[in-house]
Amino acid sequence: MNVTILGIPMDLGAGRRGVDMGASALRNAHLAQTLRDLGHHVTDLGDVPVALPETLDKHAASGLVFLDPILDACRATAERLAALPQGSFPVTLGGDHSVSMGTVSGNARRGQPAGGGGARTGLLWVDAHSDYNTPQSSPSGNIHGMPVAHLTGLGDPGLAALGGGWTLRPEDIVMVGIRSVDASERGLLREAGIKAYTMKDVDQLGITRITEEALERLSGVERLHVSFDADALDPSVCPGVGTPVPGGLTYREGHLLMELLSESGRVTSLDIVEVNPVLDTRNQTAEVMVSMAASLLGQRIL
Ligand code: HAR
Ligand code: MN
Ligand code: MN
Ligand code: MN
Repeated sequence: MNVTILGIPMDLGAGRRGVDMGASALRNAHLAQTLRDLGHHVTDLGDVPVALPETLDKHAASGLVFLDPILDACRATAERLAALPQGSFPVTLGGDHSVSMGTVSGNARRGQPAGGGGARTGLLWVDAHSDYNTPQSSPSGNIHGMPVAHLTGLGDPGLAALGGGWTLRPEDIVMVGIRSVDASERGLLREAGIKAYTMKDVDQLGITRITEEALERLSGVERLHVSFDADALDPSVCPGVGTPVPGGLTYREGHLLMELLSESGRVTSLDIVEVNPVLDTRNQTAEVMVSMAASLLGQRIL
């Protein structure tokens, strides 16, 4: 496969500093070489430009924290991804999870005529958090808690327009690993009818059944994007994250999910986000996330 790596070194959407270094940490953990060893042709496009928080006014113009520079970075990300050749498999490196407003939009728009919307895209959101806040419902104001809501067209009009007319259908979203949902966010998720497998579901049903159900539910989509937040995995596996939540996916549950998705042959793009080297132990979190990407891209035990 032609794998294209693109970094978005941004921590403007998070409450804590440091995930801007995540893309660098993943490269240091040998992401490109690991994927080459699996037989892929790998090109690293480098990073999308992102403004430095030190040079910015936190609440310039609107009430949302760092709205304008996040919008700029997501737009640049979407444009880069939309312009890639049709068959390429983008691996986008955060950055905080607000980058996914740009990655999912850009991947949906690839190969579509300008102003022609986007391909029907399924989103598998692997995360401790549902990230379905709107600016109104958010308890923190941090945009990394809001990307999925904006992809479905809710919230700030600028962020919701990143798809250039395309929006994600709520029925094309499946979440896995969820264990932290804000009270006001819960109502929005219900209203939208989004399918979320919580950690209780993981414990009760197991990853195999969940993956089968998710793929069945998403059988009608043309493209399938996996957005993998490192905090979906248990903090003992991935300590280098800004918002750790106990009781996460085990190392094997994460790998099994990636292995089964890989076998399905359905996945067309991947995000790796929320890796925070400042809070990590010897780059363990980046190394684990590189191994997850390898499983998704064909690495097998035997
Ligand atoms: N729900 C909380 C908020 O909106 C925290 C969510 C953000 N944390 C993440 N996203 N890492 O997955 O502020
Ligand atoms: Mn997230
Ligand atoms: Mn999260
Ligand atoms: Mn478990």
